[in-house]
Amino acid sequence: MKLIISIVQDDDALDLVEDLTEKGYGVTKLATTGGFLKSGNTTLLTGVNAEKVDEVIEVIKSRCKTREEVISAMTPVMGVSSNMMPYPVDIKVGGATIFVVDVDKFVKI
Ligand code: 2BA
Repeated sequence: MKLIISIVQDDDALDLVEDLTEKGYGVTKLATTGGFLKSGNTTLLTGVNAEKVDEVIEVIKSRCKTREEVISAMTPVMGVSSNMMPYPVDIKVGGATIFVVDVDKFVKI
């Protein structure tokens, strides 16, 4: 058995959970926060038999889109490090970051 941990954007999460549950996969949805942007994202846990991993990844691919975010970075004004001014930086946030890990044991009580 494998555990698929997928970090997706909040905007895609609900539709993705619906798609996966409709196809019969068990899903746990966690509200998470990205370390870089420090904004909300969603982490989904899906336990599946090994032969189903690629199918789940295809479902994730079909739902999750790459998006551009603009963040405000700070730069020194005319080289003076104590005077900082904000400037916009474009960041591309991926559709999904996916980890597939082996499950040693799966027990439901
Ligand atoms: P965040 O950490 O908030 O990162 C959001 C986006 O910011 C990233 O998109 C990437 O485009 C950019 N970014 C991240 N760290 C950066 C850095 N040091 N310098 C410049 N740009 C940077 P994604 O790579 O698609 O990641 C989306 C979210 O997936 C991340 O949100 C994080 O929550 C998770 N993630 C990505 N890689 C991970 C990893 N190796 N381990 C655990 N979580 C990861």
